Amino acid sequence: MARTTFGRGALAALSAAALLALGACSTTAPEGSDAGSGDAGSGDDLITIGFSQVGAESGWRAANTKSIQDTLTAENGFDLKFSDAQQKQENQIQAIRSYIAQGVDVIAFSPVVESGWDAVLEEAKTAGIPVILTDRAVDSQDETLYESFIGSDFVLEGEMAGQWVAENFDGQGIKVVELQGTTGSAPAIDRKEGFASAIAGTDIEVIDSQTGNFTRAEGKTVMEGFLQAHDDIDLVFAHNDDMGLGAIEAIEAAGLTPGEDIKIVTIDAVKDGMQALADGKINYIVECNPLLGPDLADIAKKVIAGESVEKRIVVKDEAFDQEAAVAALPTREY
Ligand code: GZL
Repeated sequence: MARTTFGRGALAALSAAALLALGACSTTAPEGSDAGSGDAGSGDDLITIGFSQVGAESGWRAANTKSIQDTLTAENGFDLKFSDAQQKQENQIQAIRSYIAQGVDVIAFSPVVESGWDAVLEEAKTAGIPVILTDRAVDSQDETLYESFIGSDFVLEGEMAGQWVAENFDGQGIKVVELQGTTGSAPAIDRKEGFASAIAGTDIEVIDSQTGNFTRAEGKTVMEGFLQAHDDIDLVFAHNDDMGLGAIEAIEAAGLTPGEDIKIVTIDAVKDGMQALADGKINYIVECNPLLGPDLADIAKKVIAGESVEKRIVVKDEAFDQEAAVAALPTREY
């Protein structure tokens, strides 16, 4: 099912319809399937799914966790085992090994960083447990190690942010500082790449770039350092809203006006970021839709039923200026 052509509303409706259809014929494990046969002690007709979440580092992550926990419920045919890795890869590897030992029916996770997964994914494959990636990618060369990867196009998100900056500020010789996401993570690598490609050939210069690990506190600390090191910052490109909100605190503490003295462009479009955009403290936000629960449930049921699934499902994103944020806020789901 090509998801790149659907808007979020249509996608949600489609996924809900798909879930209802699947739910109607999957409340009892299909004849001969091994759904619910995991030794994980779940009900005998539920799909036992082990999910390893990155952590709870940002508003985006909270919305993503809520979408997964609200969708992978017993009434939707799942027995969800959920773990929070506190942004540590070793915790995710330990959780995945625990799910293998429990004999779950399917494993899903959002890899905190791209590298270092082949060994544990080989163990899941040897155990005959299918794996689904959500949100972030792995750099494994062996695509048989996972059934599907559901997530946004982070390079495109970086390009959309960079294109707005280029369209509005090329020719003014502006200086940009970049708050990068978690070092080694797919969104940090790809958003940086996309932004750089979009401003290539302009007179826009990135004068400093450092990770704020996707958190508000670290974004504030890094921005404080940027303000001490540079007196000519015109714009902040933050890889997520939370680091942008931390930058706002640092800019205001320095006696400057965010959104005016120093422009701010971020990615995610969670409620706190959209409110700052509506208030004029952020100037532009590229969305990264966290509501991946319905897609994950849909793909998991198809995998357990032995149906073929798309290897890559790209979640469609949009972008917001101040006017669009004011209009969207009253009905925003996250
Ligand atoms: C993107 C996701 C990123 C968000 C951050 O899909 O992995 O991680 O942009 C979150 O807010 O912490």
